[in-house]
Amino acid sequence: MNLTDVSAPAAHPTAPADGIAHLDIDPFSIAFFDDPYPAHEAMREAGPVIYLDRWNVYGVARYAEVYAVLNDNRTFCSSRGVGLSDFAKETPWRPPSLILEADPPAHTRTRAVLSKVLSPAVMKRLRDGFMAAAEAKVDELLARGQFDAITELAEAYPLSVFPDALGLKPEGREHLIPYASLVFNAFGPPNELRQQAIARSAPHQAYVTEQCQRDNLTPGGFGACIHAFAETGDITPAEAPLLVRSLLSAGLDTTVYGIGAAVYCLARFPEEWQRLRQDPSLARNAFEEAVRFESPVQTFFRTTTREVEIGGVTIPEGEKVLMFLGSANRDVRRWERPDVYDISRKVSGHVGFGSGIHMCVGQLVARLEGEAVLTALARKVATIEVNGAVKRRYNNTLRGLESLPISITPA
Ligand code: OVV
Repeated sequence: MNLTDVSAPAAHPTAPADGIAHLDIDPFSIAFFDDPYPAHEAMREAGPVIYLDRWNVYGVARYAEVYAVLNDNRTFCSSRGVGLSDFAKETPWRPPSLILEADPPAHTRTRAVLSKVLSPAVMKRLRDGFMAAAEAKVDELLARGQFDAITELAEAYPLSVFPDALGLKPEGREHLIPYASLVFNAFGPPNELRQQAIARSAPHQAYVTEQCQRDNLTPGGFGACIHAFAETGDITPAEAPLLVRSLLSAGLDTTVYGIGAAVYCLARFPEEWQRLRQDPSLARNAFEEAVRFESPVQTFFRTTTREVEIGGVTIPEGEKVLMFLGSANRDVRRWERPDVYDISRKVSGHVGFGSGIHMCVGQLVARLEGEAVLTALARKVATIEVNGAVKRRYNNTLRGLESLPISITPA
């Protein structure tokens, strides 16, 4: 039975005769990206589990159910893909990730390797260089006074530290952001964003595949470190390049969006900016709160491995479930004043990095970069203001800006 009333307003749930609200919201449309918050609230209010008729998927938009799905990987699996496409029914657009698109026990082995490659001990070795690069970047921008905080800070800073930390040669790095943009668009439905990205993907894919080879990774970097685990037998030599590919897919653009989110927050909440200036040791939490507030990674899917009851709703086996991480991170059932950016908030438990066995394996690198940029800004900058037109960048998974014109003055 089709319960959708097509004449209803976009965010209005129809009467749920089967116990589940059918909504005609398209969470991968430009209108949704422009302002997702009313639709997030409508989805949370419609029930613990909803059904999105536009793409024939179940959805969870409340914190409790997003958390529950993330933490039940046996019922809500990743090996059938974490985008809309079901790998049991469709051929993936690229060979599946050995960590993101895998379940235990295969996932456990690859995850252990990347956890070691991106461990606290490795962060300690990187910390001084990452901090110095952020200070140099902020000095350079202060001398300019006006700049685009997306291209000239949120992109430029990660590009100045991450590719070197990974061990990439200098040539071809211009493919990195387009490749990541492609990967995150490809999790979405077969809309214009996804189809266009895949149609233009060949040169970016060729670059990434080549750089994943052991001989193209400089000694001491994350990439060489992954290949070294193929010698100890933790992974096979054939698996190493695909794990390097995971870092090239998820390690750069995500931090671009995270840093962009943090600068955008600080420019919009001047009292929070003043608090950060007074106490730069709040930088790490200010970055974490920006990840909650903007949720640069907005969504991921899971696929049910069995019939399951969640929130009093039964979902059959083999169904896609869309998790709205950004909505969970602003659910009033979980957060006080969720729409306020508060740099001293107790932010632990947010799902901006996910939760459970797949929670971001690179989160320490992301936090180090975020802390470095916000610390340098807090120490060196007096005022930070938006001084031009803010332009949004559209992606099926990532939420962030195309352009954020900023003016800063020295402390
Ligand atoms: C978390 C994430 C995003 C995109 C790609 C991958 C992981 C990967 O493992 O390739």
